[in-house]
Amino acid sequence: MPETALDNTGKPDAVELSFDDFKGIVINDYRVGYESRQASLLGRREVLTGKAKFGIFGDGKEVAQIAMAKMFRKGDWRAGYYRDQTFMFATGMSNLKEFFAQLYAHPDVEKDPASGGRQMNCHYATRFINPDGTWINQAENMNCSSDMSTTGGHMPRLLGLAYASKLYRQNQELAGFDNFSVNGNEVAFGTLGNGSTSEGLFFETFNAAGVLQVPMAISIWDDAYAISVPAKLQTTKEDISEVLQGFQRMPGTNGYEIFKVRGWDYVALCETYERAITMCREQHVPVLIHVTEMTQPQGHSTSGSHERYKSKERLAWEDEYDCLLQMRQWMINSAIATAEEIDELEAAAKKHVRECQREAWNEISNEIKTELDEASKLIDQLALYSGKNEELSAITATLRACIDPGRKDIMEAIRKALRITVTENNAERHELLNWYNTENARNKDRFNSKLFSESPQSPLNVPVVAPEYDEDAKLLDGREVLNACFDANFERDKRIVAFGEDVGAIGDVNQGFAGLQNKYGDLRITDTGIREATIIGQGVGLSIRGLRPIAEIQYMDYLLYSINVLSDDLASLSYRTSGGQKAPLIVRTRGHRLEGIWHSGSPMGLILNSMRGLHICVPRNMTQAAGMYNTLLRGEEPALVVECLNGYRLKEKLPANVGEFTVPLGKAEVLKEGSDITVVSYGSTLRIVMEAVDELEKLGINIEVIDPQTLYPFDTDNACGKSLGKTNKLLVVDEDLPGAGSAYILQKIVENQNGYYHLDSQPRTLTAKDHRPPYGSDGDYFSKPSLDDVIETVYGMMSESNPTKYPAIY
Ligand SMILES: Cc1ncc(C[n+]2csc(CCOP(=O)(O)OP(=O)(O)O)c2C)c(N)n1
Ligand SMILES: [Mg+2]
Repeated sequence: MPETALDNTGKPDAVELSFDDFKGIVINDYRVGYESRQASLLGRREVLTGKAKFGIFGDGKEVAQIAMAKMFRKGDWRAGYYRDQTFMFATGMSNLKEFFAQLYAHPDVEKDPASGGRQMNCHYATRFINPDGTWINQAENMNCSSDMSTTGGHMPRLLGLAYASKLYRQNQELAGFDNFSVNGNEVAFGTLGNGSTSEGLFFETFNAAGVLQVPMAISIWDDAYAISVPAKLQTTKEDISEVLQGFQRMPGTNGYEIFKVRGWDYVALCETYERAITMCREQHVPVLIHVTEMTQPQGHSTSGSHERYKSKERLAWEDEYDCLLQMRQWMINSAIATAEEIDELEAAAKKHVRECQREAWNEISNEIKTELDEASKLIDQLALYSGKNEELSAITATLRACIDPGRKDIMEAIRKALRITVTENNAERHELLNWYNTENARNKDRFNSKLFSESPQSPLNVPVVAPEYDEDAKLLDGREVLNACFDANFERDKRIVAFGEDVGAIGDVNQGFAGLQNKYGDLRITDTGIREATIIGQGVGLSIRGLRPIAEIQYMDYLLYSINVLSDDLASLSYRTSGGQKAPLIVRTRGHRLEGIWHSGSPMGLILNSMRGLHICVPRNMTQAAGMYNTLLRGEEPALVVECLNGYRLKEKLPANVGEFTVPLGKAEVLKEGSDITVVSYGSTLRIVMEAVDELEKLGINIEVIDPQTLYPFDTDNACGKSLGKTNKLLVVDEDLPGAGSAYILQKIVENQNGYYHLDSQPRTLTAKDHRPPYGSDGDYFSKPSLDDVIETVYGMMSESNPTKYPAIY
């Protein structure tokens, strides 16, 4: 256990404590808080003197976090924000050296386990993935899900972390998963600033947890400000716990237990947390602990000073009610320690923090110094034999003179040296180039890796199993094929759960889950409220805790209501923890054309541009969708599957191995071979393209049709590029806006697959119009690509290159 941590285990019951034991505990608590404060003060100085770029700290919040940490147990979870360093130190989930390593952006997960230097300071996470991609034992560890800078953004995930305990406690089939839970006894601790309670995500989460009755403990750190904006402009009645009183449970109702306590009152805080968390853990009732009268001794962050917007009176009050000062005074008044003893403790703490800071700084700066020396020597060496001697010497002189250099400075120097000697060919330049290439690979690993898990558990490693069909294979509605796939998977893997609006009792609005709630129970196939952001958050939290959720967003248009969680949290999780965490959530939705402005959306560009870090699957029919679910459920990375809204009642043959066959991700399929034009399409427009084939044949045009099947990854075998080698013409058809999903596909084929090399005419896209489609068939016809549009666009491209053979239609 790190030396800063509190010792929660084996703590004797309060009544059994001798006064000396009690004193020892209190003094240690104060030490943890005081060290944390020193870290804040020193951290700010490090930013202001230029060693770090930005600082945001937990000063003024120390005492409440010590009280909270006392109730945090192995198996528990935290989803919090940037003020929680004291809690992290007190639980031992982080320590002072890691605190400074992150401040200095040390890109090594040994030094900054939370993010490998990727996140701003005070953004916490524990690593729950082993280097081989497997899970650690979460029940035997204290767990912290990865912080984000977006205030309130973590609330939906908190709901999922808490909901997992409910499933582990109530679903007897999960009894064997003791790496993840012990009878659902784990509490999910959330923290949030008072200002961030104004976010919709907070209210959505708060209501959902009250409905679900999950062990979620939200602490509000209320310092009466959100940067410069005071409480009266943030919160009705300036008091969040007062406003939320309607959520208080009453005899015979569900709801919350709501507590309010002052942030400088050590004794009251300890008592409150003990009551609140015990109740939450034992009864699975959500609790709110509103901690008021907190302060910000150093203001909001290093970006500004709070003297600009706080009154003199407020600043004076904050000085007086500084929680550590109040605790110190209470310790003296209660004869727990003398002023001299505390002075001594404080001096030692200051020294200790300073040492930790120096060590962390030396570790990163020595690494960089070594690299800088190597690079400078190589450039000097090159200068000896180069016609650009003076310029090269100037480069190394500048590099060596850098104050607090970074890897950026080294790389800039080398790249410049290589540029100005581009016409020279000598051993020294080769050596410099080799060094550059080696370091570049290391920097790629430091700064560009782990968007996905890069582990054996990647769905890209799931073996390909072809679908098998009996001779008398049944011809079913597409939805029934999916239903059979889900049924087989629910039977196979007890960890799988599905939830969303209308998913439970009726088995979703298109009946993919029909009958499955009856068969597997409402803990596994579950209705939710209309709350897209927390449906996704619920999935994120569950998947972090070892379950295999399928979170359903009823229509693709409604993804917008959850896009912050999908983009900020889910998509970035692997990257922002340098592969320390994963959330293998499968998001199921349906879309493309149907009816009206909100049920015909195909915002693939939006998805592709906001969800790098998810696999994006766009199956053309329900059999392909089933194969993709089979793949994704056997891998452990997040994905979005967009089913075709107009495809559920089309007939498809039921594979005999409907729960086993897999569709590999990133593998395009040539649906029809042809020689004149390559047409690339997916989802619902693909069917239209296939319908166009015959009429185009009659017009003397033989098209090749390719379905990429997944947009991310995209056609990893270059099937599209290869096809262009044959046809020399490219048309991309989708029903997103112009310049959206189709532009992405065009870039992949023309640029990444070198498609431009084969083209003998302008590559084209056929898309929807710039607006959403009006309601009704005419609205669809005049807004989305139609059969006529596909035929005429292809014909037009042929006409352009051979007007004699293909005279203009109009
Ligand atoms: C979604 C989002 N909106 C705005 C911001 C900018 N921002 C960062 S901190 C902050 C104030 C937060 O205040 P509060 O929730 O009271 O927390 P405190 O910093 O006071 O502890 C704001 C507006 C952000 N990071 N994320
Ligand atoms: Mg605040």
